[in-house]
Amino acid sequence: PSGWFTEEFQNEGTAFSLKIKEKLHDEKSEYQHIEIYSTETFGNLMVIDGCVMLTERDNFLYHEMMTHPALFTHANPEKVVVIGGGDCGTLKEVLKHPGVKEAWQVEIDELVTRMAERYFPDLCSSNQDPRANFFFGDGIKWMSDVVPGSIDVIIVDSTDPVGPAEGLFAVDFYRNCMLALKEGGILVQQSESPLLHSKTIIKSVHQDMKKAGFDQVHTLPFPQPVYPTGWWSATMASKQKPLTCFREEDAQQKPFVTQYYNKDIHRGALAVPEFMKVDL
Ligand code: AG3
Repeated sequence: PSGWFTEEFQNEGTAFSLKIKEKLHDEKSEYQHIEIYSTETFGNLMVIDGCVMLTERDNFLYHEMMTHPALFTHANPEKVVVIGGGDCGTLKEVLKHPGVKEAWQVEIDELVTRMAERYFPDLCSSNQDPRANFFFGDGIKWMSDVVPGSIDVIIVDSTDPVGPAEGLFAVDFYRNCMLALKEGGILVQQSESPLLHSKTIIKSVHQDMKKAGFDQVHTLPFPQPVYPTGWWSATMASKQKPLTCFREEDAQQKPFVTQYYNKDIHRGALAVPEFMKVDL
């Protein structure tokens, strides 16, 4: 159908639209409703339960900012686990780090990955990497069964905190992440829009992470045009390691290509806007 895809932002009086060329796929999995469109200007678009998940044109902003700040803050990340992230975009960024020896993607809905392989092949271009491992199942359960003290970085790349992702925004899950992390480990979670959610979701993410024993918690805002307000965030947490220091020299000399992330972007993203100092 020629027309527009629109995501209305609940109770915000705003919406985001993309002009559609055609609908490529529409399928209900056991967990959610997945739609794929080709758009006039943003490449292919994935929508889950009516919410924009990613487009080919701008997903690099989100995937790079979910990955590289945490991996350059950790001293030597070797084992990295992505919870969710079924489109494989975060996994691809993780695998760019030559020091990573083992990476896992733990996604509840295998159909998301099958759709990504078909309609977002670029995001899946590292899936054959021998370091990449895939598990399709419940990330909450997976985290409660994992060997304690075995992971360096956990990246929670989820949908909004409703439906299947709700339990990923919870103190019990963070406690299991804490147990799963090695000394010096870092947890990072996609934490919604600074403009919409500083007083609600982001604030409770901070409180719950602290309750779970993460003393250091820091939210990094970044632009993301296709999500509500066009501005999004990643929240990092660690036991003791300060999150405002990172391996700046390594980030400067990173042996791989990014489109957005660099050491100055990282430094800038650590700055806390005035209203967030008040809200958090
Ligand atoms: N993770 C989804 C972020 C939530 C978007 N929310 C919305 N459109 N209301 C993105 C998955 C990319 N790996």
